[in-house]
Amino acid sequence: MEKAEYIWQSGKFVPWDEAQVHVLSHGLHYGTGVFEGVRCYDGEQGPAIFRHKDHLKRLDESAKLYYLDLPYTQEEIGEATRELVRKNGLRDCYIRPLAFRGYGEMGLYAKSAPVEMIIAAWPWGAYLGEEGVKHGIRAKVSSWRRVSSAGLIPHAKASGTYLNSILAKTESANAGYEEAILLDERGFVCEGSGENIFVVKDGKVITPPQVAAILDGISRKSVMTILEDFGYTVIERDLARSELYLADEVFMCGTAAEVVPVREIDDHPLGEPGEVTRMVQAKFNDAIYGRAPEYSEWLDLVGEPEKPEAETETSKVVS
Ligand code: PPE
Repeated sequence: MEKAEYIWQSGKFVPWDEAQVHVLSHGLHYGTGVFEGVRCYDGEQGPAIFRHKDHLKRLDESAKLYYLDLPYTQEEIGEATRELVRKNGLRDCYIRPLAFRGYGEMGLYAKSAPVEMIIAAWPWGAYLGEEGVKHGIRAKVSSWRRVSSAGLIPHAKASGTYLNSILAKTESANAGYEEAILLDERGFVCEGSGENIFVVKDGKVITPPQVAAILDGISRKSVMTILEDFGYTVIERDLARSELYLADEVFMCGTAAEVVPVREIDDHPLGEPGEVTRMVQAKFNDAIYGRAPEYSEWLDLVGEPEKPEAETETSKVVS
């Protein structure tokens, strides 16, 4: 990954390499953390964080669901994030706020272990590859099912939950695919390992409902708004695996991935990205880069970097 200069850690801007935690941090042992994936884009009005408020709210809600008392308010985290981006001289970057149970007590009911928080920001390019954005990715239906709400909380963006995504992603990558598609325990389609999914069929757009075992994605909501504003009907309902194979178009969306067409699922070719996917991709890009006035309320302007970009050390590679 590419480094930046500072990481915000518990209220301080710490040099990147010095942002460390104790090896007995609770979150490291049990996955007791909640996080966000956010992006900042160098748009028409300067660097702006996309749907920042929605991400801060989801972080707060994820924390509540796992009994983590966030030591900072959404406003404080928001302000620290904007300052971090400016201080690092970044204009286009990925932002990762993480709150986790820290060091102090072991065991499963470690109420006295403090909740710690960091925010990092660094440049992160096309999550599923440049080729994928242009021509579509190949995805594999995973043999691992998406965690259900019977045992975990799919709607919370919690560190521990990602073991499920990692199993699916690893299986698909080892089989030569770019992404995994997870079904729920009934066999209905849920989402990718790090993206929500949409199917286009006969002019209608279908996506699993908000109450499915999915992460209620912020890109998903943006895509639904864009589609509806264009006059498409978006149907939220259970989606059968066979509907993936028979789709006119399939695309995925997420903060890291943005909008990515799917050109093949298992051994079923879907072809080059279709008209609806292209429209959504283009409009989403306009929105994130501040070229769509109708979505300008989605942007949180960061302000100009505190130092010229040339002076950052972002080209260093961390091994
Ligand atoms: N489902 C999952 C399981 C998921 O992890 C993400 C985001 C989404 C859907 C889309 O949500 P949203 O970003 O709010 O539109 N995945 C994040 C993690 C990527 C990572 O590898 O880490 C992301 O895109 O930031």
